[in-house]
Amino acid sequence: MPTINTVFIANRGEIAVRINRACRDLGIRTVQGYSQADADSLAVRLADEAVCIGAAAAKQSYLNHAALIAGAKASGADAIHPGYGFLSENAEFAEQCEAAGLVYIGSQPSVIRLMGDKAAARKLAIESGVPVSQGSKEPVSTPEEAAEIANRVGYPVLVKASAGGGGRGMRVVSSEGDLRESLERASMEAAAAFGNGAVYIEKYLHPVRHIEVQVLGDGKRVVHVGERDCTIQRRHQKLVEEGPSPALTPALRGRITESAVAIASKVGYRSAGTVEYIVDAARQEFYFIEMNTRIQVEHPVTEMLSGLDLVALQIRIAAGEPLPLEQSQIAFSGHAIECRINAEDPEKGFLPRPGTLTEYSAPSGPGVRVDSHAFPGYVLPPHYDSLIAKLIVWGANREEARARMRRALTEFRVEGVPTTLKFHQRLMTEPDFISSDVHTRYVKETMWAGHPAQHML
Ligand code: MV4
Repeated sequence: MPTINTVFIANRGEIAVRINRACRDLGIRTVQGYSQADADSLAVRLADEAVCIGAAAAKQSYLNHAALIAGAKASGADAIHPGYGFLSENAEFAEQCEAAGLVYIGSQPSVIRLMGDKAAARKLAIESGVPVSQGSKEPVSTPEEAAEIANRVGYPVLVKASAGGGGRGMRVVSSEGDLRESLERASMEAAAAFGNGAVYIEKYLHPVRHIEVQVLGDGKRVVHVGERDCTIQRRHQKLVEEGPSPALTPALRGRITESAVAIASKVGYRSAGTVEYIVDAARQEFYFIEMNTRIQVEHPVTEMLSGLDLVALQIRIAAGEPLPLEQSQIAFSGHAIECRINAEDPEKGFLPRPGTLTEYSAPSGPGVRVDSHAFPGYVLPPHYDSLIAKLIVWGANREEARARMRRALTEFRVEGVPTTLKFHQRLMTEPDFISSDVHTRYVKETMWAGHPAQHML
C-alpha cells in the first residue's frame, strides 16, 4: 500500500487551493507546481513548497508533462494530483507519472483512455445495459453509412467526435442535405483538435436536462454519491449546478444512479468520476452521453449534500485504502446550488475579461461556501480560464438554497473586472429557474434572445 507523504499539485487556481486543503486535512505535505504567471498566487502561498514548472503559456507549464513530473520528482513528492482540465484526463500523462514512480491521484490510465474515446464509452454503456440515444454503435466510416443511420433514427442528429467530449467537436445536423458537409467538417475539426477524426452519430434529443452522477471507486467496488443537475449551460460551459435534481423522481433517480454504478463497475473504476446523462424528464427517460474520469469543477455541490470530502477520498484511494464507505452509509441532506463567478462580460457574449481585482470580498454565513484562489489585488492572468470563484450554498430545501444564493450573490463584492455575478442574481429570480422548468438551451434561447444588454438590467 503506497504511503503518500507529499502530493505534487499539477494544476492551478481554485482547484489547486482545494487539493491543498484536502492534503492539509490528511496531514500530507504539498508541493505546488506553478507557472511564471502564478508565482504570486494563493495556491503557491498555501503550499508547503512550490516549484516553478515553466512559462505562463499552458503548453509550457500546466500541459508540460516532463516539467510537471520533473518538478514532482525533484521535490520528493510521492504522488501527483492533476485536478481538472489540463492533463486531468490524459492517459499518457497518467502512465508517465506512474512510470516515474509517482502515485497518480486519479483513475487507471487504461480507464482514462477508454472513457476518453466517447464512441467506445458509448459502446460500453450499451454492453452494460445502460440506455443511450439511438445512433451508431461504432464511429461511422462513410457518409453513406451515416446517412443510413440518420434516416433510421430521424433528424435532427448529432455528429460527435470520438475524441471530443464536453461538447467539443459536436454538431447538430437537421437534414440529410447538411449531413455530408457536417460530417467532413466535424471529422476535420476533431482530427485537428484531438488528432483523431473519428465521429459517431446520435439522435439529437431536445428538450432535455443535463444530469450527472458522481461515482467513487477503489478499483474493486463502486458507490455513487448522488447526482448534479447541470442544465444551465452556455456553449457547453456550465454556469449553475445543483443537487438533487428537481427533475428526478425517486424511481428515476434510482435507475440513473444504478446505471452509473454499473458502468463504473464494469471497468473496475478507481477514484472519483462522473457519469453524464441527458434526461427527458417528461418521459422519465435517461440516456448516457459520456463519463469523465476526473474530479469536476462542480464537485462541491455533492460535498455539501453528502458531507464527504471527495478530494480527500481520491487521495486515500490512491494511497491504496479500500473505499471507506458502503452505499448504505452515504446519506444526503438538503439542497445545494453552485454558481460559477467568472471574469466574463455577459453584456459582451460572456467575453473573458481578465485583470486586477481591485476589490474582492466573499460572502459567508449559514450554508455558504466559497472555493476560490482570489484575494483583493489579485491579478487574474489572461492565459487560463476566467474562473474567479465558485459560490456554493446549502439549504434544507431548494427554496432555502435559492434564497441563500440570492443573499450570498448580493454580498459578493468583486471590482476591477466584469463578472457573471449579475447574471446569476438575475437567474435566481427567473420564474423558469424557480420552477426549474429549464432545458439545455434555456440560457441561449431565453436569457440571451435578442441583444444581451436588454436582459442584464
Ligand atoms: C446530447 C444532447 C442531446 N442529444 N446528445 C454532449 C456533450 C455534453 N457536454 C453535452 N452533450 C449533449 N449531448 C444527444 N443525443 C445534448 C447535449 C447537451 C447540450 C447540447 C447542445 C448544447 C448544449 C448542451 C448542454 C448540455 C447537454
